[in-house]
Amino acid sequence: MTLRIGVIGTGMIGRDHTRRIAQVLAGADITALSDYNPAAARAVQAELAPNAIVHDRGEDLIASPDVDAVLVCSTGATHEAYVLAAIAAGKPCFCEKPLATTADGAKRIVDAEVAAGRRLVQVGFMRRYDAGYRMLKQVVDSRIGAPLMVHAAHRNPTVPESYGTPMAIHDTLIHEIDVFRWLLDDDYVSAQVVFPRRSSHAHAALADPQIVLLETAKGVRIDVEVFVNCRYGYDIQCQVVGEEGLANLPEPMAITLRRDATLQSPIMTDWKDRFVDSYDVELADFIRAAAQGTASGPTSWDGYVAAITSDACVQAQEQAGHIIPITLPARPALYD
Ligand code: NAD
Ligand code: ISE
Repeated sequence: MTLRIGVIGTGMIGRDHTRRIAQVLAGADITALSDYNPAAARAVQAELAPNAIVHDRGEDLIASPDVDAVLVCSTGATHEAYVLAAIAAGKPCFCEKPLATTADGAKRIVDAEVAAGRRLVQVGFMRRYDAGYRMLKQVVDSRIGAPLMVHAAHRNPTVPESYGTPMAIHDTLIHEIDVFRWLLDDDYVSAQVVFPRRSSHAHAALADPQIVLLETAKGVRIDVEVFVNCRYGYDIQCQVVGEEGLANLPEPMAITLRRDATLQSPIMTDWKDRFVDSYDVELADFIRAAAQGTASGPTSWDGYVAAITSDACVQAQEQAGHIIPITLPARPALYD
């Protein structure tokens, strides 16, 4: 069976996911597209999915009999309504991060999925599918003893003017929030944010860089530098210190060049290239599960916990230096 997928939101990542389903992955076709800006959907249709129908409204795409499963790739604030509509239609749904922009919104999705009685939602936390993070997890689980500390950095070369201080949390840090829960098999109990000297390259509405300090239930201390005007490249760093040893996330594969008395190695500049294989693997997983009428991978519960943690981190930004407690409700059995 070929899974018929509809994509809502055909901006940067919606276009890229359409390309991988249409040209890279097996088992699925793009049969429908929709974007708030119809010209964006039609451009992607012309370039990548000539047989897809363009719907004016995402809700119509979800209801269409030509769509078995839905990809939600529109701006974050629009995710909740589309994911709820997909659950109501009983259609598997891949939702880009964040699952919802508030913890209350993510909770409504968890409640709807629990009421449906089966998993229908996969959240786009692609780092769990990254070969480097998977190798790191194997080593953390088996070679370094109990993890004690994590030192990490999330650096983007630059961000648009519309990117403000809270986005450093719910747009950027949210990847670390999710992947460290998975990596350490742990949950967070508190968050704190401190601000170093501000980069002169940061826009007026953005405090950049920031250092986020997270504490887990097992007592692991995590520091993440979020620096989104670092200029030099797109750079993701992670080091886990355990009681028997220390493990680093591998650098992406790259040629090292010895020339003119220097040793050089390129650094990527675009998140699309850095995680290109992870996006392929996460969507292959989505296609496989959706063809069975369900979902696997990162759950709505993971999206909800990430939203609760993000809210605490934004509060920690607003009360710089203060430690904000993080309390999680009980996890429904659907996510055991
Ligand atoms: P973008 O601005 O390039 O594209 C967003 C698209 O959504 C635009 O074409 C816009 O017209 C459309 N849109 C806005 N409101 C809509 C609505 N109500 N209905 C339908 N379409 C609507 O943004 P992007 O970079 O592609 O990001 C989209 C989502 O993907 C965001 O949630 C973002 O956080 C996420 N994202 C994830 C990753 C990742 O690494 N997993 C990377 C980038 C973006
Ligand atoms: C973007 O939305 C992403 O998800 C990227 O992975 C991240 O590095 C970037 O900071 C976000 O803006």
